[in-house]
Amino acid sequence: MNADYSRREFVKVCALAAASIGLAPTHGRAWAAALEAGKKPSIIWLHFQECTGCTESLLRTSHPSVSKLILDLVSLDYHETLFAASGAQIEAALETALEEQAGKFVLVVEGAIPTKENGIYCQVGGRTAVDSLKRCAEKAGAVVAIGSCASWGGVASAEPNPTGATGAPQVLEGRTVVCLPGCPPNPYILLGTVLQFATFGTLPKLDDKGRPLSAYARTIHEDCPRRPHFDAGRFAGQFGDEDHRLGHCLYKLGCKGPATHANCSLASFCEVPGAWPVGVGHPCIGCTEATVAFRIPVFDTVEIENPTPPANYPPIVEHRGSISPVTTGVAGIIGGAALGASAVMAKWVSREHRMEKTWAAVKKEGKDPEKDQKS
Ligand code: FSX
Ligand code: SF4
Ligand code: F3S
Repeated sequence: MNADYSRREFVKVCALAAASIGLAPTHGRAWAAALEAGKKPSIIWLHFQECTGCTESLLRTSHPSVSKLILDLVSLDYHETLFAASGAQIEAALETALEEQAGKFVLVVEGAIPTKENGIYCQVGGRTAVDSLKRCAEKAGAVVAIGSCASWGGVASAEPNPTGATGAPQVLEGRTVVCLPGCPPNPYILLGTVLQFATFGTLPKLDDKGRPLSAYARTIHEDCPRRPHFDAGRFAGQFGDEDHRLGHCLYKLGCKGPATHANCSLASFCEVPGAWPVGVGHPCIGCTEATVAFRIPVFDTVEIENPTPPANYPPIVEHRGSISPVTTGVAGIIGGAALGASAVMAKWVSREHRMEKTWAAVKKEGKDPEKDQKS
């Protein structure tokens, strides 16, 4: 074991990586054992149009040894910004890795790929990003797009998109590309994906946009610690006002959490509790979402994806069809039991009513929802 960190720390990072893709911590322990036996997954990492924030977030852990540990967990066989070598030397390292690790390595793509004018706007080692991506993907065991740029074009694809920037899935049409959007995404999701592929030869369950379901199935809004303020109609109206200082909901300041799928509210950055946009008082800009980030102005409000209470609450309003005699009989039996629960139900109904009022106030400019609720 490396002197910079303990075995316990090593296993802990593996367990966190497993949790980030929805696996049990026992998988983390299995990975730790495999890694200790010397089975490090090979990674070839390509950089295109980006800010390198994705790589930076991988390195900027709060505990210096953790970043070292992450680099020790994988065999980084090609990475333009982290390699000391450059020019012909680094290109030779790429060729060697492509040959020796063919079919086994994970290709990590960071940055958007410009497609206009035959891709001339981004070239590395004399090859365009399009060529380089296609060539490396052909030999890769798995392809992962890290960050919004590589997942769907990101900031480089914002209007008027002069370079025709797009994501890896669009260039590699027909191939499975695991997408980890975010500007930047949480590095543990990458680590989990890579370790799962290296150990079991499988990929995490993905949604229709290629994102691991474990990290992207829910909206920020569903797990946000400010959510109780949203439900109660307590909103910051301006940066620095009383409500903002009290940590109230940022919806009116343009928070895109209700339309953004990511797990930032559950897995903060750099292992620092509260280190994520909403945690430090800034509205979520929807950096993971192709239809939100760099498309909808930062301070504009968005439609709420699920205006109903979270799924762990009982339904408040049931849709009713026409009543048949059988239904009436069953309803009679259920009715007795329901009477006992009527007090609880009344609370839910009143909560629903409050929420509707909050909504009406949010949508109607100039109205104070909190004041409205008290009326
Ligand atoms: Fe893009 Fe990665 Fe945003 Fe930056 O490089 S996802 S611009 S944080 O970092 O690709
Ligand atoms: Fe949190 Fe934003 Fe939802 Fe408010 S609108 S609860 S700040 S995610
Ligand atoms: Fe991005 Fe919003 Fe998370 S801006 S980092 S998805 S809170």
